[in-house]
Amino acid sequence: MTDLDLRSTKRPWVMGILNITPDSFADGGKFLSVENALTQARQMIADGADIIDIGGESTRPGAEAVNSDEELDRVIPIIEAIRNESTIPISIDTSKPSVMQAAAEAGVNLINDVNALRADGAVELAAKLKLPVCLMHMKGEPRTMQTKPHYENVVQEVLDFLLQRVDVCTSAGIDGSRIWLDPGFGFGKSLAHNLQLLKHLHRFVATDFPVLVGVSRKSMFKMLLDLEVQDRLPASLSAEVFALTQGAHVLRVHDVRATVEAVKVFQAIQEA
Ligand code: 8Y4
Repeated sequence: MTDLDLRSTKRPWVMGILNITPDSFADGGKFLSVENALTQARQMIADGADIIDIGGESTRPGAEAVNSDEELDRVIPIIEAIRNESTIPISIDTSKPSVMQAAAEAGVNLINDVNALRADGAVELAAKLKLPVCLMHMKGEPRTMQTKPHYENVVQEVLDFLLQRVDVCTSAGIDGSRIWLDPGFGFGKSLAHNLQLLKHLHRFVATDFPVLVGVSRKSMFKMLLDLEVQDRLPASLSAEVFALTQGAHVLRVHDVRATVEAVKVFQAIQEA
């Protein structure tokens, strides 16, 4: 299996976000959505993605929860289709143990949980599956998290939360070498909170766990620059390259090709 222990990796990784279009009717729509996802996945692989993140639940601010049958129907056929033709590492973006289990059986390599395995049974299941996990910080829940988030010290509070989750995970038998951390940009954070977390990202890197950064096209760039989502690539790349200088290990992005180019330039400078 691919080695996802990034603590001594030679270069940062690019995680490509696979957009899943929900299939609405039983009229062949499912086939089309799998074909569409496969086309996107092939392009991301060609563009140099190191791992593909697949999620069937909208975690956008204000989003409603999706039931697990719906989520399984969306993601499992896509994981199977990619696995059928590629060994690229795949992460499953889910908070639900039932989805983690089925995704593991379909061959995923990482659990990417924006809820940091806080669902009933999630920590125990991840330990049993022996899959690496990305633990992300979120304050509140997606439906309400962006209404006036407050912290005394955002960097310390996010770091403390993540290290508490690390304790819970390692106590349940998840090996420390299988844990990644993520401050959770945009998940219960104001613009000022997101900027503080980026500025002090080295504090997360100093834990010695691989650090994943997900800022691609996020609304912090709407707040900062008043840009629409399709115009946020240069801003995203600026924040991402800053994160690399702080020691970030993985960038979760929509624009794989441009990000891979930025990472290569960064890496060439590092190695000069
Ligand atoms: C435009 C672009 C509008 C992006 C909204 C969004 C993260 C994550 C998400 C993250 C990890 C998103 C699943 C939110 N963000 N997983 N997932 N870290 N580990 N919103 O930052 O991309 S979904």
